[in-house]
Amino acid sequence: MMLQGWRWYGPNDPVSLDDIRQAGATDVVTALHQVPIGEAWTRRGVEERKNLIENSQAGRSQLTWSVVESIPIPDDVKRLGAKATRSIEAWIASMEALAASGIKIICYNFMPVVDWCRTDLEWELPNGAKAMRFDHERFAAFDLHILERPAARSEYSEAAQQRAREVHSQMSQADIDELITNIASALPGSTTDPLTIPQFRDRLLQYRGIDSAVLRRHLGEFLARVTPVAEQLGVRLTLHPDDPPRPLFGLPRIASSAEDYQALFDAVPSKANGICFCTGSLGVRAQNDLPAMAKQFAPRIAFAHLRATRREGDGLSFFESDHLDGDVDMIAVLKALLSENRTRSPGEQIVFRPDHGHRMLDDLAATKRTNPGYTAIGRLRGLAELRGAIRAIEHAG
Ligand code: DNO
Repeated sequence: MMLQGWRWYGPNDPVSLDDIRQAGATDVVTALHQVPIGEAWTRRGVEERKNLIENSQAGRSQLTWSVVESIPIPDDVKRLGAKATRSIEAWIASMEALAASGIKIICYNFMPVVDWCRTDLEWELPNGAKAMRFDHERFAAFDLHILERPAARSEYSEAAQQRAREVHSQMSQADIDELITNIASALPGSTTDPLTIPQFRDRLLQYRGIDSAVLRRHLGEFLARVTPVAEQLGVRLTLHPDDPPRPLFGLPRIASSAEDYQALFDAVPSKANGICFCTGSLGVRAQNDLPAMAKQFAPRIAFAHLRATRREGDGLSFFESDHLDGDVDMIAVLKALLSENRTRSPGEQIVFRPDHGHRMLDDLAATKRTNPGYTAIGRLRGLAELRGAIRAIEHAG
C-alpha cells in the first residue's frame, strides 16, 4: 500500500494531529517552518518536532514523520551555485539532523524569487466552496502595472497588455493589496522570502544574467555536493516541480516538464536524486502527459502530491478542481504509482498526500482560521476519494 500522508504546518496549524488521524492518514509531512531560511536545523529541533508527532497519548493511532517538505534552498544557491558554500553546508547539516532522527525523504524546490503562485486564494466555485486560482490576466496586471517590470512589455502580446490594463483599472486599492499579498508575500509553506514591491524589484535585478542554462547548472552543482551525503545517509531528495510550470517574471524555471527532469537525472544520476511527483503543478502544462511521466520516472518517485487543476480557455489560467475531476487522468497516474510501489520493499513505499483542498462546509465559517489550500475538510475529501480509487484499483488487480 502507498502510505497516506498529510501536510502539517506544526503546532500552530489549525488542523490538529487528531484531525490527521481521523482523515485516515498515517504519515506526517512537515518542516521546521520557524527556522529562518538558510539556517541549519539542529538535531534537538528535529527531535522535538518528531516527539510531538510520534509520541502520542496512550491508545492513539501511531503517526510517523516520514517526509520533510521542505528544507528551503536559499536564494544564493540559486544565483551562485557551488559558490554559495555556507548555505549548502547549512542545508547538508539540516539533512544530517533529519537522517539522525530517521527522516529520510526530503522535498525541496528550485524556483527563483517566488515559490508557488496564485492570484486568487478564495475563488468561489459553483457549489459555494472556495478554490485557489491562477488568473493570467490578474497576473499580467500585477507584473505590468504593480511590479512595473520593465521587460514585461515585450513578453505579453498587445491584446494581453490591453486586457491587463483593463483588469488593473477596475481594481480597488484593497484588490491591489490582496494581489500583492498573494503573489509577493510568500504563501504559507513557501520557501522564498516574503517581499515588498521594492524588494521584489531588487531581487529580480540580482537575477540578471541567470537564464535556464545557468540555473540548471547551479542546481547540478548543488546536487553534486548534496547527493553523495544523501546516499550515505539513505536519504532520498525529491525536487518539487515549478508551480505553475513555466517561467514567471522573466525568471527561468527548470522543473516543469519531462525533458527538465530527464536532463536533471542525466546530469546527476545518483539514486538519491528524485522527484516529488506533484500532479497539480505538472498538470497545468498541457504537453505534460502525467501517466507517461509517472511511468518514466517511477523509480525516482519517493513522494507524490496528488491534486488536480483545470486549465481555462486561455491555456494559461487554471483553478484547483476536485481531486479526481481535473485535467489529469488521476486513475492512470495512481495505477502507475501503485504498480511501481508493488516492486518496493516495506521501507521504500511511496508516500503520497492529498495536495490542497477546497475551503468548504464548516471551514467556510468566517471565524475559522485556515491556511490557503490546507483546510481539513477539503483535503479530507481529496484523501477519501483517492483512497477509494486506490482500493478499487487494487481490488480489480
Ligand atoms: C504548496 C506546495 C509548496 C511546496 C514547495 C516544495 O502547496 O506545493 O509549498 O511545498 O514548493 O518545496
